Amino acid sequence: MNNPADSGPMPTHTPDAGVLRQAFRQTRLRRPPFWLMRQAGRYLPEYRALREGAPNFLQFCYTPGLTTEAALQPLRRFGMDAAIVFSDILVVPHALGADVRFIEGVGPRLQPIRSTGDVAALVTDRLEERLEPVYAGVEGLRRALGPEMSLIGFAGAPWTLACYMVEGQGGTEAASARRWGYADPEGFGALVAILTDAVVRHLGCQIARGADVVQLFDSWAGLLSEQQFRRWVIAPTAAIVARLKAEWPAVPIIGFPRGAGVLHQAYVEETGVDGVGLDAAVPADWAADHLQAKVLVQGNLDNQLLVAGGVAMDREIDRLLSVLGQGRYVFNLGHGVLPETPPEHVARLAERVRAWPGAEGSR
Ligand code: 1CP
Repeated sequence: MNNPADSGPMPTHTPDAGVLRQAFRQTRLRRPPFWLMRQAGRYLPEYRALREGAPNFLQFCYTPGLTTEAALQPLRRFGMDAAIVFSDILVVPHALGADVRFIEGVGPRLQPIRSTGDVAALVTDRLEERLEPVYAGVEGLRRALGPEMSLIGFAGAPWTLACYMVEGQGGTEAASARRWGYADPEGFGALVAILTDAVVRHLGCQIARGADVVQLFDSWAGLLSEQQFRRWVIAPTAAIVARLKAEWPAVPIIGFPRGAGVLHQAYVEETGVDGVGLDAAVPADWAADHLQAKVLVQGNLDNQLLVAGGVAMDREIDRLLSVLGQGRYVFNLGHGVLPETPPEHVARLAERVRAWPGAEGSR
């Protein structure tokens, strides 16, 4: 690999400490930092082995020794510039008393919440106590990483959490949640308000225990019409950002409104996020022209291209780095690493991003 001489010694697997936070302040670093959504997980054989250490996925998430180790695994192999807390967005509904199960090979299943009575039955005052094992894991991870390396805390955004709670699962059109939002905005809004408060507290605890950047995953934001996007995505996100900024002004917040299309613009202008995650459908040139002057952008290599690998992947990595690398940028995927991803492809991606901009004239 080609490290420019002026960058000093940087062995392949030593990430630049603190580089993720720097990316929010500086327009241009020697190369953009990188991490990958779902960088820990089933595509890694060492994760699959570690996963045997707990009887089910939620138990795994509540065992600090296991989550700390799972979060470190991808960094050891590939030297990402940040670790992400190993947990799941559905620990928040679980801590609120929702019945959440992870079925092996199928995914999460919840007892659907469909009425004001169901919302009233949620338990809001025991969140911190119930999620203490998650925060103990964050603390252990911070200790293992040292003070400089970035540690990303995260939460599902209220709309996306509400989708899972109302539908009972992901991957749907969220018909019931959308209908409830239109037919009874007060009732549905009460659920969103509870989730907004829970997300602020959950992110605050992760920050207090060692996270120095946070990301809000709004994985189902793209299902909403414009007006509903403003009401159930932008408004709660703006409230979360305002409350976190009041207490933790120095902690950058990345929003990921997956599928938002042109509404990314309103999202960055009206929520106050410091960075925006882009899904693979957002054109990089459009993001450079319409978003990057206002916020840091993160993304957006197609996760299927990471499965495919090869020269096509190399070319797209270079294209993203040259289009978005001119401004504030964090290299990432457009969505999470898929379980069928060959780890060698991740190694190839890591090497290519780290070597950027490489030898003069070779690209
Ligand atoms: O047994 C297992 O290993 C289960 C697989 C798994 C893993 C590894 C699930 C179930 N969750 C996770 C970890 C996880 N989930 C992380 C930490 C790992 C990392 O990033 O390195 C994070 C950030 C999440 C976030 C998450 N969970 C999101 C938001 C991002 C996205 O993908 O849009 C969502 C929607 C979930 C729900 C969820 N949890 C698990 C699955 C398979 C799903 C999605 C499937 C569905 O909606 O049906």
